[in-house]
Order: sequence, then structure tokens, then C-alpha cells
Amino acid sequence: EALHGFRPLDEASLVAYIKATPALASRLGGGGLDSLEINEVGDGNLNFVYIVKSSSGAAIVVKQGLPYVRLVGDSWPMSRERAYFEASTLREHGRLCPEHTPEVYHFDRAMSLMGMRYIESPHIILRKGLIAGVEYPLLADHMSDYMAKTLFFTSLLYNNTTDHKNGVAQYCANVEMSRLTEQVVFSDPYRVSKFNRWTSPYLDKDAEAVRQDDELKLEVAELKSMFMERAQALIHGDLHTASIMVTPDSTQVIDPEFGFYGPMGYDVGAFLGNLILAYYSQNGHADQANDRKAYKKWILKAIEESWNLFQKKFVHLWNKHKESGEAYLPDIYNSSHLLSLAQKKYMTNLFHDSLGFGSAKMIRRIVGIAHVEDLESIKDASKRAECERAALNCAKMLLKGRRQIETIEQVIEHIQSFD
Ligand code: ADP
Ligand code: SR1
Ligand code: MG
Ligand code: MG
Repeated sequence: EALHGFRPLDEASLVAYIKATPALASRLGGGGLDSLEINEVGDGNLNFVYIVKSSSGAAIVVKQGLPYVRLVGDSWPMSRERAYFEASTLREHGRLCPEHTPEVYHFDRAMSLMGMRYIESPHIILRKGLIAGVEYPLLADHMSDYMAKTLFFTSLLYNNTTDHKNGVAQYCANVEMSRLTEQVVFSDPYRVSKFNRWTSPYLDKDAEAVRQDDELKLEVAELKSMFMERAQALIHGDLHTASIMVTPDSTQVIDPEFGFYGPMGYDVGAFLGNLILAYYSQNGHADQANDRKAYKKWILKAIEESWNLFQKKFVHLWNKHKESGEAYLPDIYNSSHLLSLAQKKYMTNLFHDSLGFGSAKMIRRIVGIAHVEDLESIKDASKRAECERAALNCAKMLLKGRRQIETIEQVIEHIQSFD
């Protein structure tokens, strides 16, 4: 039975597990297994992550999911099957975009355990790079590539209905993770919940205003429905800036344990929304040595380029494969004029979805359960609250007014106007 035989590993038992698992042992150079160096580095909200290094210099990463949410503890149980969906999504996205996805070496469903490529130093978590003020000249190019390929090739623009429905059916079982998102992104910030927190007392009124904003709640209801109902593509499902590891030359996307067939805008919005949060946190990181003004401009440029390149690459894939998918049949969309009108409509909707989801994800990071290091690392609470209020007001405006916005350049203007 697939789910029998689970035991949580620690540094010591992981050594024995690796020795007994050729797919992992062989990656560590065979010989040097007697002096493995193991460090638990999990700084995420859910799982345990070990970096394993052998004396020969080889390294792998082992990630294990325990039956609860690490951030909260065992009072919040969570299906270990998330590890299966993470490994499956990583493999599928890796097939479609190997340049930006770490290889999966081994997956053990009973143990909810995955072995994968160690994304080596000097890669760091993008969120940490954004806090430190580091520019990544290829980030927009790489992330637009990853999003265009993974979203286009898992949608009905490329696939036939049978394959698509099979995928949808398989990933439907990742329901506990979807329900977690439904709660912490689309519900809790809009009601009193013991899980919510914010920078109190500074933002007490702002949090209350979110809970009393009927126009906002009506818009969020539509986004929540779309998240629950729209099986548009196999999305990553948690594409914030701590799910991306970077150097100036390389971009690697990790942690797709929320993967399921959902709306594409949820991924695009997660990435853009987290860049916007990074932008608003910069005032809190400015000091005498660096006012962060130039860096803020770079973040805005990264936001602009990410969307514009994504749109261009996505439509390019659509044109290249226009005979392929079952959604826009070539004998109906049979002129380049009509196809281009259809594409414009599709991309406009996707743009508005991305703005909506991105804004909802900004709001949950300020008044919901799980906050972001960009803002949390601002020690002075009143300064932090100022940054958070600006981000919150911008997000509320973008969420409610997104259908009136036509270009990413207009989004940039709105972001600057709340700063
Ligand atoms: P969680 O699901 O708990 O959020 P993550 O997959 O985000 O866990 O991993 C937590 C941390 O472990 C990351 O922030 C990163 O520092 C490290 N990590 C995860 N996967 C790798 C990898 N393949 N290579 C190097 N470090 C990794
Ligand atoms: C309990 S909420 C934890 C959050 O961390 C994950 O990375 C997801 O973003 C989730 O919403
Ligand atoms: Mg993570
Ligand atoms: Mg995770």
C-alpha cells in the first residue's frame, strides 16, 4: 500500500536512508558515504529540507513532508501527498523547461520524500537577493520563459481534451493544498481569524478596513471562484520570490507542492505581486549608504519586462503551435486577423487575472497568516507599517480597478503613485 512505511527522518536516519537508496547514493559519488555532512536548511512554511554533501564534494538535496504545516505545528494537519504532487509537477515542468527547474533524482511516495539537484552556491533565494538590493539582469527573461513554457504547454492551447482532463483528474487529488490556499489567501484576510496578524497597532484600522470593504470582497469572491473552478494549466501554485533561486546568470524554480490545474494568472500574479512587495519594502531597507532609489527603478523594470516578455513568448508559442490544441480550432480561427483578435482577448483576460491574483497575494502577506521576509525584516515597526500600508493600498486599488488597466506600464505608474 503506497502510503504505508512512513517515518520522519532526521540527520542520522537520513544517512542510512541514502546508503540504502542507490538513486541517491550514486549522486554522492559512491565512495565518500561514510562522512556525509548533513544540514537541515528548511526555511519555508511547510517542509524539512536537507543539504547532503559527501567528502568527494558532491551534493544533493532531500526534502520531506511531515503530516502537518511546519509553520503552525501538528495542530494544523496536512496531507503528505503534497510531496507526490511536488515531485510530479517538478518533473513535468522540468520536461517543459529544464533550464529553470532542478532535476528530481528520486521520489519515495510512502516516505513523502524527494531527492533532487542541489542548487549550488552562489545561488540564493531571490527574496533574499531582493532584500539585499542585488540586481538580476536575466531574471525577467528567465522567469518569462519558465512561465510561458510551463503554462502554455500544459493548457488546451497545446493539448487535446483527453490529455488535459487526465491531468486535471490526477492533480484534483492535491485538494488539501488547494483548500489551504483558499483559506489563507481568499478567506482569512477578509474575516476575523485566529491565524491573521499584522503590524499592530499601526495597521489595526487598515486590517479592519479590508474586512469591511464590500467592493473588495465581491472581487475576491470572483478570484476565489476562478481559483477553485478554472483548470486552465498545470500551475506551480506558490510562485513567490522564495520559490526561486538565483545568481546573476541562473534562475531555478523550486517548491511546486501546490501544483494543480488552475488559473494561469495565479502563477504570473504571484511572481509580479511578490516583486511589488519587494518594491514597497525598499524604503524600509534604505540607509545612509544606499537610498535604494536606483534599486526600486530596477524592480519596476523587472516587473515591466517580466510581463511584456511573458506575453510575447506565450503568443509566440501559440502561433508556432496553432494547429495543436483543442481550444482554438484552426478551421474556425482560420485567418491571422481572427487568431490575433482571439489572442489579444485571451492575453487581456490573463493580464487582469494576474493583477487580481497578484494583489490578493499581496494583501494576504500583510494581514494574513504567512508574511514575507522583505517586510518582516524591517525592524522598526512604524517604518514597516508605512511600507505595508503603501503596498496594501496599491493592492486594493489594483484588485478593484484591474479591468480598467490596459498595460503593465500603467501598473508601474500606479505602483509609484502609492509610494
Ligand atoms: P517549503 O516547501 O517548506 O517552503 P522549500 O522547497 O521552499 O520548502 O525549501 C526551503 C529552503 O530549502 C529554500 O528556501 C532553500 O533555501 C532550500 N532549498 C530547497 N530546495 C533546494 C535545492 N534544490 N537546492 C538548494 N537549496 C534548496
Ligand atoms: C499556512 S500558510 C503557508 C504558506 O506558505 C506556503 O509557501 C504558501 O504560500 C502558503 O500559503
Ligand atoms: Mg518554499
Ligand atoms: Mg513549499
